[in-house]
This record gives sequence, C-alpha cells and structure tokens, in this order.
Amino acid sequence: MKSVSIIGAASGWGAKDRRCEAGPESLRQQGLVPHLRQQGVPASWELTVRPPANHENALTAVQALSMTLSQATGNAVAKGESFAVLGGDHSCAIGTWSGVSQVGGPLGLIWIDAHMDCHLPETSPSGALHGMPLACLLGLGDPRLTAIGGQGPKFLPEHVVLIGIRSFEPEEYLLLQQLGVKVFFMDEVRRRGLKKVFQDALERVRNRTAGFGVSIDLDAIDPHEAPAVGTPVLGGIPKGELIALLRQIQGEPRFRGVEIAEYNPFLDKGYLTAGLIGELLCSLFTPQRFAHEPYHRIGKSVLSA
Ligand code: Z70
Ligand code: MN
Ligand code: MN
Ligand code: MN
Repeated sequence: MKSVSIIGAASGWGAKDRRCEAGPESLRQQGLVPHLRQQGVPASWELTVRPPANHENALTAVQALSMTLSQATGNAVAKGESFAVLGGDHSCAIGTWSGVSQVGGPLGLIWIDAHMDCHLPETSPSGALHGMPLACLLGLGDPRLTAIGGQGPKFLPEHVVLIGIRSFEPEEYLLLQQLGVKVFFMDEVRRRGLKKVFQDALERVRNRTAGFGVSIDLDAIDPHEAPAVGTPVLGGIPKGELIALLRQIQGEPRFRGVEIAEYNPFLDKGYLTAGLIGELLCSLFTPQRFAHEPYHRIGKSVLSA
C-alpha cells in the first residue's frame, strides 16, 4: 500500500480567528502519527509549511504558504505517495490542489463543507480568504492566488462536486451555477441520504479524470461532533456516515489524497475533534485487515500544558 505523507499547513491568515494555525502542531503532539501507524497506516509527518514571518498582509501570507504547500503536495504525488494536508484554515486548498494538479491529467475534487468557499474578492462579505479557495482553483479571483502552480483553472467545473452545503451567499451560488459545478446541499443529503449523494459525487469526479481528491472542511460535520471550528453551522453531516463512506474510497487506485481543514484546538471539547480527524484519516487509509479502533490520545495536548 502507498505510504501517506502528512503535511501540516500551519496558517490561519485566511480566517477571522487565526488560531487554527495551531492545528497541525496540536495534532502532532496529541500523537496522531503513532496512532495511525498502530492502525496499520504507513504515515509519516513529511513537513509543516508556514507563512513567512515578514509578509505584508493576509493575501501575501496565503500566497507564500500556497506556493510552498503546492510544492509539497506535488512532490508527494510525483513520488507515488498518498498525502494528507492538515490545516490551518481552508485557504490551504489553493496550495494543496494547485500542487496536485501539476502531476498528470485532469483531476476531480469532492469538496465537503458547510460553506461554498466560492467568493470573488468583490463579492465576499468578510474579505476572508477561506471563503474564496474554490473560486481560485476554478481560475477566478486574485491573480496572485490563481497563478500558483501555473496560470488558469486547476479543475474543470464538471469534475468538482460540493457536499453538505448549508450556509452561503447568493453571489457564490450564482458563480457555481454559471460554471456548472454540482452542489449537493445538506437538504438533499438529509432527503436522499449521504450514501446516494456520495455515489453520485464519486461518479462525477472519476468520470474522465486521471485522479481525484477529497477536501474536508470540518464544519461540514455536525458541530456536536466537530466543535473545534471557527464557523460552526448546525445540522451537519453525522460523522459516522461520513466515515463509513470514506472507507469506500480505500483501494480506489486513482485516489490521490485528502485535506482536512479548519481545526482550531482552542475550541475543541476534550479531544472530540482531534479524535475525529484521526478517525477520518483511518477511514481513508487503514488497510481493511486492521480492526478500526477509536482514537486514543498518545501524546500530550498542547492545551493541557
Ligand atoms: C462566508 C464568507 C467561511 C468557513 C466561514 C463564510 C466563509 N461565506 N468558511 N468559515 N470555514 O465570509 O465568505
Ligand atoms: Mn466551512
Ligand atoms: Mn471551507
Ligand atoms: Mn482510527
């Protein structure tokens, strides 16, 4: 089985609450890697990327981080490894997928989020960059961000699918509709069940692509089960359902890797969200012959120090 390269994206410059920048180091200190290895996942912590100390503003911070991150994911995929990028705010998606898209053929993307993250700078109500990464990856937005990993869109609209959406502005939905990107709102997930929606999503991202990835914003999951996020939205995806479906991706030869964003350790309830991140990674990467065990903290939390 492919080894899994873990890449921390320690930046909160795309969010209002910057403290999710502590996410990767917190997960590492809580023993995420030994846990994964115990579960049979050949994971190693490859590196943690950070914005440079002397950037001018949030945009140049995200730009610099995205460039380093895109090289890291590009390298992992070029070496034939799987990857898991751990945020940090969701603007890390610009770097993650710009890097992957440089390696071999059109790419599909399943975007699991409460939000659409598809604003242009002109339509954003907050100006926060974690509300814009999907637009950037589709080739729209600030040229300093759309140029990362080469000019132009990193995905064709028909190869991108959103799941779990329940908080958005009309402008970003209009943009997705104009582009022809499929959105599975939370209403539809509840009505038809996540299983059917996920099957539809997989079909789209596998159809005429060379590979596909999954981007998980933790606020997609119900905040009772994933409280450690900056923008909780009630009525999310039950974590057990998502874990069961991610297990199906295991063994998909064209699955390239995952990104899990928006973990803010200062907002966690005990280890609820940290544990969930361990479970999500196990669901994607644990070989089927291993028993799937709940996450037990091995290291010390940065928070209990
Ligand atoms: C809103 C905006 C957002 C996450 C907030 C919110 C975007 N659409 N994304 N929290 N994770 O300001 O763009
Ligand atoms: Mn979100
Ligand atoms: Mn998001
Ligand atoms: Mn596990």
